[in-house]
Formats: sequence, structure tokens, C-alpha cells
Amino acid sequence: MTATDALPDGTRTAIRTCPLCEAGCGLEITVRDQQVVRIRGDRDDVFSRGFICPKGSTLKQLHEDPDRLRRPLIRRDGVHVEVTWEEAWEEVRRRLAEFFARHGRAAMATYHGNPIAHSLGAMVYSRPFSQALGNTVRFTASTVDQLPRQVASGFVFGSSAAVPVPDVDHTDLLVVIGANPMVSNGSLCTAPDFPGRLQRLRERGGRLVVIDPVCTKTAEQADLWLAIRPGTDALALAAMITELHAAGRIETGAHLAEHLSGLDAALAALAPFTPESVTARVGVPAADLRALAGQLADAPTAAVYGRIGTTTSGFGTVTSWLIDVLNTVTGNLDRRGGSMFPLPAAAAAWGGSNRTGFSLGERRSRVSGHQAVLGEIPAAAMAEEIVVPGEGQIRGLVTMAGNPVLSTPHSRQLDAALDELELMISVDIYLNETTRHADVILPPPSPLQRSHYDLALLPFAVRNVANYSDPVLHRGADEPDEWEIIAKLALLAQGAPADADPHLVTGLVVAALLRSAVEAPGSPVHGRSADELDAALGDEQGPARILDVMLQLGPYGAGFGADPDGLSLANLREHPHGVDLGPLQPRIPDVLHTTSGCVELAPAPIIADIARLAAVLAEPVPDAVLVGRRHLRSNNSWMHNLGVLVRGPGRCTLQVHPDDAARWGLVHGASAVVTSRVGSVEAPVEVTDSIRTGVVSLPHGWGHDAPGTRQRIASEHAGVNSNVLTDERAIDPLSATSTLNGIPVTITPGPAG
Ligand SMILES: Nc1nc2c(c(=O)[nH]1)N[C@H]1C(S)=C(S)[C@@H](COP(=O)(O)OP(=O)(O)OC[C@H]3O[C@@H](n4cnc5c(=O)[nH]c(N)nc54)[C@H](O)[C@@H]3O)O[C@H]1N2
Ligand SMILES: Nc1nc2c(c(=O)[nH]1)N[C@H]1C(S)=C(S)[C@@H](COP(=O)(O)OP(=O)(O)OC[C@H]3O[C@@H](n4cnc5c(=O)[nH]c(N)nc54)[C@H](O)[C@@H]3O)O[C@H]1N2
Ligand code: SF4
Ligand SMILES: [Mo]
Repeated sequence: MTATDALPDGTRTAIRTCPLCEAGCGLEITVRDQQVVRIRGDRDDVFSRGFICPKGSTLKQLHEDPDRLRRPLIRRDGVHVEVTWEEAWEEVRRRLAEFFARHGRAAMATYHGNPIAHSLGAMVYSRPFSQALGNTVRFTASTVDQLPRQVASGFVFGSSAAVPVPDVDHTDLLVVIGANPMVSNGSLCTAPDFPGRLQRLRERGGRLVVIDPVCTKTAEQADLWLAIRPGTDALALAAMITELHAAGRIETGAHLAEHLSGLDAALAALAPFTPESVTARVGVPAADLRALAGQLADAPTAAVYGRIGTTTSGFGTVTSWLIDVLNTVTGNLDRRGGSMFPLPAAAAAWGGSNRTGFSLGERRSRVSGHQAVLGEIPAAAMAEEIVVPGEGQIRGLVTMAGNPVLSTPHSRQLDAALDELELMISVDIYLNETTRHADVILPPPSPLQRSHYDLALLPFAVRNVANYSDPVLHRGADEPDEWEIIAKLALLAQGAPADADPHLVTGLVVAALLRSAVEAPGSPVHGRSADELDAALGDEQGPARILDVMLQLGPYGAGFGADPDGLSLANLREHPHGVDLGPLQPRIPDVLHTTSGCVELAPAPIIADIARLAAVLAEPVPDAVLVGRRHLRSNNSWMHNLGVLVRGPGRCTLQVHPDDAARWGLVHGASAVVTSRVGSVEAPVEVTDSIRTGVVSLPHGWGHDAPGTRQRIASEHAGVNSNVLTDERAIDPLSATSTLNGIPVTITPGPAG
């Protein structure tokens, strides 16, 4: 079968990877006359095997959503009006030129949101865009997400890209901390059909343990649920490691013998944390911590995995490091069934291990002096960087696939700050809470009109696979692709005329990739001519051309003829259901980039942060803290305009334990007022014993009641914005990442009773 098969009844079937979440499920899409007839799971997909969640089929509704922007918008006299692309480009060209002349490049910032990671075009062209813009102040959704995990990887493995994932398909004991993959479908753990994978874990006699203040859908599947207090996972993990040490059960395994450094220093630094010393603060009995530590040591294989609840609850970097240490001291790092490193197809892989090391650098944010990480400062600092005057003040912003007004802390403050900007340009498919502030909105076409390859997510896959999809539906002549929009922005930022050709950017990116490959000893094309390789790419355009280079030069690649059976774009096109590259394999030492060449178990900056952790033990337990949650039918803030996903009872409820409800005088179905240091919201109360006492839960991504937006269905299901409550000052100092979980709040009955 090819990617598109014509059928006798006039329909055709297209095979396409779902771009909506990290699972990357294969879809089988039936199309007639450029209309989607049906979407279901692709049973032949090498990775997802027919699995699909309720969002997968809504690519049809997303494509057809009348509120999804088809034409650029320019704000004139406070109102967004549709214009032609020619008008939009001329406006962008003129406004950028005026802006740079008046304020310089340093006054322009960017915010890159989550869907960039799900868009091949945006992934490949957003970097050249940032380079062309020449801006220094960059914000992304990573500082409300996974950066702590990447910083820990930087220190421990020498590369922020070396993120171990749980070998879910082979482990005997999976410990899930602060993640809810039954709902999120997995994150930093690309694993389509998480429910099926957990079921097979059980069928082979494996066990699942969930550590979460909420008895989530994942915890419901678990053999053991430990209802931890938010923000205390690092204490629990440290105590489990100390427990193993005290019991003489540290066993890192022969495979790591030559490759570990700092084990004794790490154990010494953790010694003050014992099950007894942390139990009161953690809220989990010492015996349970001790027992779990023992089970991890006893299990033939085990994998400890942490996600949002561990990265966004105040100690993200320390917690991510402790997860690595625990996996290491139980012999499970880089071992089948343990915590392993994927080897993705589209990544240059030559030269073996190189010892470049990782450091945070000296740079700090202008106003609050937050540590910059991987070139970013906290999204939480966006408002102050805009409103506080002085040298380096941000006066302009380009947002790409981001909705920070709903997604980042103290969002009322940010909402107001965006009004102060002199120029704001957004690349986005909706006129929403954030883009309503934009002077120009440039809408890419719907995902079904774009090609796809999970460049950002396959590096976290629990099995090595590769999967490419061509666009399913046509684009009109006046519907530029997402990559064309971003490439054009790059050119205009460099002063090019409004009709500059975006293909120029493709040429530059390809040339740079080929040049470094022919120069690198050990690359499969070392010594060859870059021009000759470029010619071999044929007339493939845009991101497909760049992807072809990356695949061919990757670890399984054809190497421009060096390995005729190797991967290339042409080869992936012949395999619309994907290419299975096999289970994860051990990768130490090749994956290590530390200067020592070892796994660094006691990096100095992390060890220094343990003092902050120790201080928590002495602090009083807050009366109530707020955590977030996700829902299968949501995707952060932006899929609430699809009727099929929001119908039924309102989901933006405040979950409260019955004992707390009684204590605070709350009634199920009535409202409660939640107040934090920075704000207050009123939400309907849902009394449930699936949450521990002292903790309340409100989902993020709601609050669609701002004026001047165009999301009619979302506005009818507005809900409230939980990030009105999150505190822009609460930031993990090593990773620039916000605390979004474990926010101290007070709760009172709503005015209506
Ligand atoms: N309190 C709390 N806050 C959180 C979280 C939490 O758990 N709790 N989670 C955090 C996490 S993990 C994340 S990743 C962030 C997300 O933060 P953001 O990325 O800022 O927000 P999203 O809600 O994903 O908004 C995506 C935007 O992209 C647009 N969009 C959708 N598809 C496309 C496309 O194909 N192209 C373009 N150009 N635009 C598109 C949408 O219209 C929307 O404006 O939120 C964070 N915020
Ligand atoms: N359906 C759906 N799927 C999604 C998304 C979505 O919005 N909806 N968003 C996508 C994105 S951008 C991401 S990053 C991923 C996130 O993927 P996950 O991390 O799996 O998703 P969450 O549901 O946020 O799970 C976080 C869990 O941490 C718990 N928690 C909160 N604080 C703490 C704490 O201090 N300690 C512990 N141990 N647990 C805590 C919460 O109760 C919650 O159950 O999901 C992705 N997939
Ligand atoms: S789990 Fe994620 S990738 Fe799979 S169908 Fe649902 S939204 Fe799409
Ligand atoms: Mo995320």
C-alpha cells in the first residue's frame, strides 16, 4: 500500500501521523473531494497498531472549524480585519523595519509554544527565524514544562538532549511519578497506546506504582498508589536512595562499572534524608517508601519515570536528577527494561562520544536576574521584561503557536503587559486570548494540509521508529504552508522585500547541514562535495528536503548512497505505516557528552541546590495547595473550540477531598473562591475522594472569556484560567522553570454559596 490509495467509490485512504500529542498515533484518513469522510486508527502502524484517542479523529473538525483562521488578520483601530497575504507581508515588512530602526533588535522577543514541537515546518524553520531576527530574549513553553529534565540531563549525561525514557515494553516494575499517561498519552515518553502497554505490563506479571497527590486514571490501574504531598517528590526519592544505601543494596550493575562518577558524593549528600525524616512532610508513610525502595532493588528490571508533576513543582532539576540516581543505583540505567536512551533516525550521528559538557552559563534575565537556560529566560518573566523600563526593555514580541496568556504564570499580569507592546506578530491558527493582542496574525493551514515527521518527539520514543506523512489535503494558492510563513518572516526580519522567496531559507539550511557533514570526519559523506549531495536531493522542497538530509545522515541513514538500504525520505514514503528500527539498545558511553566521559551522579550545581530541599523539611505544611490536571478531550488551551471535545458537563472544576470540603464549607456543584498570592478565581466545586486532603486540583488552559477573541464554542465553555493563580516568582533556580503545581492557596465558599 502507498500513503494514498484511490478506492472505487471515489474516496481515497491516506495514512498520516496524528500531530496533536506526543504519542504520534498512525491515522487512516478517508477522503473524498478534499473532504475528510472518516478518521480512524491505522492498524498497520508499526508503533501505534490502530490505537487512537478521542482527539485523533477531531483533525477533521479542526480542519473544518469556521473559527480557524484562513486569512491573515491586521488590527486596525483595535479590531482585527482580514487582509490578503500581500497586504499582511507588506505590513510585517514595514512594521519590523520601523521597529528595528527605533528600538533595535534586542527589544524584540519571541515566545514559542508547544505545537511547534508537533509541526515539522515550525521545528525546522523556527531556528533560522530566530537567527534572522537576531533577538536575544527568547521565551518558550519549555520553561513551564520540561526544561528541568533537560538541565538534569545536561549535568548528568553532558547533553540536554540525552533524556532517558522508561523501557515500558520490557520493564517488570514501572514507577510513574507526577504523570498521568492514561490521559496525557505519555510525555517525554513517546509511546502510542499507553493503556495497551500498561495492560501488557500486567499480563507479563509486571507491576505499576503511581506517586501522585491524585488518584488519576493511571493510578486507578496501579498496583500501588502513593498519595504524595505536592512538591515533595525529591524528598521521597532521596529517602529511598538513602534507604537502599543503608541496607547495602546499591547495585549499579557491571555494565556501568567503568562509566560512573560521583556515586559516593551523591549518597553522602542525600544521607540526611531518610524515610523517617521526610515522612511527615511527604505525607507518605516511611514504611511505604522503604518498601518501594526494596521493590525497586528486588525487581529483575525497573524504570522510574517522572513528568509534569516532577518538573513543575519547585524542585524540577533536583527531582529529575534523583530519578536518574535511583534508576542507576538499582542497576536500571541504560539496561533493557530500565531507563534507556532512544536513538532517533533524524539526528546526525557520527564521531562517537564527544566531551563538550554542559553548563548553564552566566546570562541572567534583566529584571529579576533569573538564570538563563539554553538561551531562554522564564516565560514567567515575560510581563516584567515588557513593562519595567530601562535598557533592554522588550517592546516587541513574535509569538508562534503559543497561548501564554492562558499557559504561563500570573497570566492577568501578562495579559495586561501585552497591551504595552509596540509591535506584536503572531503565527497562529486562532484569534485567542494571546493573539487578540497581536497587530498581525499569520495563520498556517490546518495540520492535514501539512507534511509531518515527529522530529521533536521521536527522540523520546520507547521504541526506535520513523514515520513520515505527506499532506492529506491540498492547500489553496493563498494558503502558504507553515514553513513558508516562518521562512518569510525570517527574510523580512533581515530586511528582504515583501515578495522574498521562502525557498531561499531552505537552501541556506540544507547548505549548512551538508557543509558540516562533508567536513566532519566520521560522517558518512566526509570529503564529498556539498553541491553534489544537494543535487542528489532532487526537487524536494521545504521541510521535506531538510528532513531528507537529516534522515540520510542519521544513524540508520542511506548516507547519500553509502548504504543503499538505509533511511531516506524516499524510503520512508515507501513505508507509510512507518519503519520499525527495533527496541531501545544500551547507549552508554556513546550517549555521554560530559567532560569526564562518565555519568556524573553528583554535579556541583545540583548538589548545591539540596540545601533548598532540606529547608522544606523545616517549613510548615500549607493548609491547601493547588495542582493542575489534564483531560483526554483537551490539549492544553487550544482545542476547546471543537464541539465534539467540549460537550457534556463542564470539566473546569475545582476537585476537593470530602474532608476538606467539609472543613472549608464547600458544597459539590456550588462554587469556591481560590486565592493565591497573585490572584483569585471562582470555580465550581467537585467533591471527590480521588484527591488527597490538603490538595485541590484545577485544570489549566481554560478561561476563554476574554473580549476580542474568535472562538465561539470555547467562549461558551469558558471555564476559569488556573494560571491566574500560579506565581511568576516561583521558579526552579537551575532550570528557569515555573512552579505550576503545589501553589499555596486559600479556599472559601463562593459568593453564591
Ligand atoms: N497551570 C499549568 N499551566 C501549564 C501547564 C500545567 O500543567 N499547569 N502545562 C504547561 C505545558 S506542559 C505546556 S506545553 C504549556 C503550553 O503552552 P503554550 O504552548 O503557550 O499553549 P497552548 O495551549 O499549547 O497553545 C498553543 C497555541 O498554538 C496555536 N496552534 C495550534 N496548532 C497550531 C499550529 O499548527 N501552528 C501554529 N502556528 N499555531 C498553532 C493555538 O491556537 C494556541 O494559540 O502550558 C503550560 N502551562
Ligand atoms: N489529553 C491531553 N494530553 C496531553 C496534554 C493535554 O493537555 N491533554 N498536554 C500535553 C503536554 S503539553 C504535556 S507536557 C503532557 C504532560 O503529561 P503528564 O505529565 O503525564 O500529564 P499531567 O496530567 O499534567 O500529569 C501530571 C500529574 O502530576 C500530578 N502532580 C501534581 N503535582 C505533583 C507533585 O508535586 N508530585 C507528584 N508526584 N505528582 C504531582 C498531577 O496530579 C497529575 O496527575 O501531556 C501532553 N498530553
Ligand atoms: S493519543 Fe495523541 S497522537 Fe494519538 S490520536 Fe490521541 S491526540 Fe493523536
Ligand atoms: Mo507540555
